[in-house]
Amino acid sequence: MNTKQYIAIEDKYGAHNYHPLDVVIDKAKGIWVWDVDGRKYIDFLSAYSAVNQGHNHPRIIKALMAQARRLTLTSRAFRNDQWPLLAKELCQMAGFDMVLPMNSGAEAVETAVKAARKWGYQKKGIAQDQAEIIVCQNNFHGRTTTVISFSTEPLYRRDFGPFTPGFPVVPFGDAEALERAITPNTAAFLVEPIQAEAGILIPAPGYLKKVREICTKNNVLFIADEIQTGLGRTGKLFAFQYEDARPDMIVIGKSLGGGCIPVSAVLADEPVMGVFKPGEHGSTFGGNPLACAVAREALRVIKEEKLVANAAKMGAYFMKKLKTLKSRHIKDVRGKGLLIGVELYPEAGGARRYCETLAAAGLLCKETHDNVIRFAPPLIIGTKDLDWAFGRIAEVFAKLEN
Ligand code: IF1
Repeated sequence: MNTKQYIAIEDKYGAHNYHPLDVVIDKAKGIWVWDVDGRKYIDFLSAYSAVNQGHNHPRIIKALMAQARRLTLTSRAFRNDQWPLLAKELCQMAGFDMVLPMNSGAEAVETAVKAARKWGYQKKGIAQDQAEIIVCQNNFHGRTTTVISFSTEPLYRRDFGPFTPGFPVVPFGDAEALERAITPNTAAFLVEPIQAEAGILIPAPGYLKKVREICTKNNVLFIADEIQTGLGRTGKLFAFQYEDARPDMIVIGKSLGGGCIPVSAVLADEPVMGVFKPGEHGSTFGGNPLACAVAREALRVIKEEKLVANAAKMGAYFMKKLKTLKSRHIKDVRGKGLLIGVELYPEAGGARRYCETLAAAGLLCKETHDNVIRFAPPLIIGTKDLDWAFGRIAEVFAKLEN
């Protein structure tokens, strides 16, 4: 079958909860993917940073296959030999006492919300059912009903009410607004160190440090959602490391699964993570041996292939090249590491048409909101392929200039 035939079947039987580019991928390797008609593309989205190690990484696939032949799922009613090892390796890598495993990012964010509320009642003494968790304008933390309850994006909320209460909203990047929003009922502040979906919004230097100080002063948990910014994407292992701002809890996911399998996690020190007692939280697949074995190898690849340093180096290299683009449609080029956004002026006609034209030129990327093109290739990329990609981008900007 060809592209059109696959799309017809998907349109007939698949729920229309996405508006994907009309590219039907059937093979991938490293930074490259191929469609059913044999066309080759460079992947500049990395499945929203879930493929930081590159597609079909040989070491990760090997770990997946070996574990799949041995043991895939026990549930946490019993123990298995992979979860304890991942727990230790994750805690040592991230510098936290303890970790709770889940599957999707949203599930991990829900877990962090539950941990913060329970800590608020049991350790901070907040009145029952009064706990508040402050979030930011234009946040993106997932699609579950409680998580979209604190989204400010109408599209993510429309007709999904009633919503979960207890989530005051403050502007992103405004530490003073955070301090003003804190009440005796505030249990935590949940923030993405860089707001990716909002358009690759980077806070002013010092923001995260001020957040840390304000949360410490007011006995409020600082929770960093590193699901998209973590595991090397921004040129640090975690984006919070750009400042002296160690959160009380971090949430990770996406590339923890090495582009193969859903696995997410919440990390915190014992005073916070210790609030969970047996039976109070869980998940059928959380901590399953297959996902843990893959995650262990995914982390080893990040470390041993020095993907964090490469993301920093290649990101700086690519940003420098992007800033040489002469186009009256470009309003801003911004990013950290290989999480980069090119913001267009409205008269450019929207980022989507740039993504569609780039796809026709062999580069797959995704607009975020209306006017920002997000460039986020796998962290294994080198200058040769960045040069090739830049050539395509320059061609498309020249073509769409008129
Ligand atoms: C979609 C983008 C959207 C995330 C952060 C939690 C989650 C995500 C910072 C939830 C997931 C994905 C979800 C996917 C598109 C993509 C995304 F930001 F990456 F671009 F939507 F905003 N925190 N982001 O980025 O993790 O439950 O998906 O594993 O929902 O359309 P998940």
